[in-house]
Amino acid sequence: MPPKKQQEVVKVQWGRPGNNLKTGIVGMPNVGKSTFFRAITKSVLGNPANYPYATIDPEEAKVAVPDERFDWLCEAYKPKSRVPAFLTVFDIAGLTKGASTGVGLGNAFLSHVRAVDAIYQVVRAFDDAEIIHVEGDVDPIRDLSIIVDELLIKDAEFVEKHLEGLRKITSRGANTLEMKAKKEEQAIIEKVYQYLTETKQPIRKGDWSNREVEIINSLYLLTAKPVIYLVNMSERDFLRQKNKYLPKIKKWIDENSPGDTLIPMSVAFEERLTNFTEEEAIEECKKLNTKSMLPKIIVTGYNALNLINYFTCGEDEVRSWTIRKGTKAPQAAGVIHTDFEKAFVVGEIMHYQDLFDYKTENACRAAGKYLTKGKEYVMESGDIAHWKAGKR
Ligand SMILES: Nc1nc2c(ncn2[C@@H]2O[C@H](COP(=O)(O)OP(=O)(O)OP(=O)(O)O)[C@@H](O)[C@H]2O)c(=O)[nH]1
Ligand SMILES: [Mg+2]
Repeated sequence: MPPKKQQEVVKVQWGRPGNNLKTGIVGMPNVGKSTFFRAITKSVLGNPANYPYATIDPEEAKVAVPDERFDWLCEAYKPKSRVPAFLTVFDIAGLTKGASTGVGLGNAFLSHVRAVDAIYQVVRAFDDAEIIHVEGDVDPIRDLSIIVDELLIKDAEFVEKHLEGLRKITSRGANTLEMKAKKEEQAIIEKVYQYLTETKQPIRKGDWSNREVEIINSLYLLTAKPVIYLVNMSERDFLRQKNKYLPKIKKWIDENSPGDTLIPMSVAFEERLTNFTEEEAIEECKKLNTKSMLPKIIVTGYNALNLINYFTCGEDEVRSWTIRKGTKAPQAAGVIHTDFEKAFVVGEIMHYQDLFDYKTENACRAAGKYLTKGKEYVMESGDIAHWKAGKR
């Protein structure tokens, strides 16, 4: 007998559904968050086709996502307008010890974190007596622990409240289908509560089934959000790639947040680069034998959110559209216009790599690489799409 075909189980993704996801800059006060935010919004590097960064308000900006494929497509089509993919970044006020109980900006801070989908956590690893540290001295490990503890306390509190509400409902005892579903939810949330309070690890680090991830997603927990650690060191340390705190920070992440990305950087250096023109900045980096970390930081944030992009290309415009991994063709078309989704007929799709290899659309077509795809087609990063929609 042939072996049973194993059905591929698609893992439920963490977080909110949707394409309009955001990253927030989180950390203790005075660690360089706002300076980093200003640098990332002003940077001339990794800014495809010189598309201006769009500051939405003083705390929120859309930054272009560097992508060599997009640059190549712009060269190939020479369009009148070029629109890269964007990542929305929020600058959040500093978190202090006790925020979960309302100290400092406390609850306002935590609600800002709740509103973002991924976290850039700025960790201070520079010594500068002039810049006061709220806790008195520079100690990145203590800072890392304070932040994760505050987020965990807040999550546990929130889950506990939610549980109380659920228990009230389920204790009424009626044996309906709806009640059965509520009881299942309750059992999962009891497990979540136990995990948060006993292991004291971020919820995303647990081993959860698809159903459990669905329930956890509906709670919008703070420790469910992916974290990218930005270790902010002095320019001198950054250039020599050496910092006395760095090994300990690495060890802490391996133990408390395994698998999460750490990016060593220098906010002071990035800020200094923003005073130059693009050519001067490139020259400065060459002279110092280094490069800006901002492009890597943006791309890592984009990937952490499970975002991918596809392109629409023509003489008028080359544009990169952001979707979540696993998005099907009609929903991908819907990012451009909801009508494209509702009246979706087919998509004509080729992949960037094929266009790159075969050079022209016609050559791609002749090679059978430019194909009509239907409603069930799952988009791939780098697809180039031409949508066909009916009349509505
Ligand atoms: N030496 C040094 N100073 C820095 C660096 N980054 C920021 N600063 C200084 O630290 C002070 C605070 O910087 P901000 O960027 O405002 O800090 P923040 O994290 O946004 O602070 P809050 O919003 O109050 O939580 C400013 O005086 C900056 O010039 C750095 O990398 N090195
Ligand atoms: Mg700030």
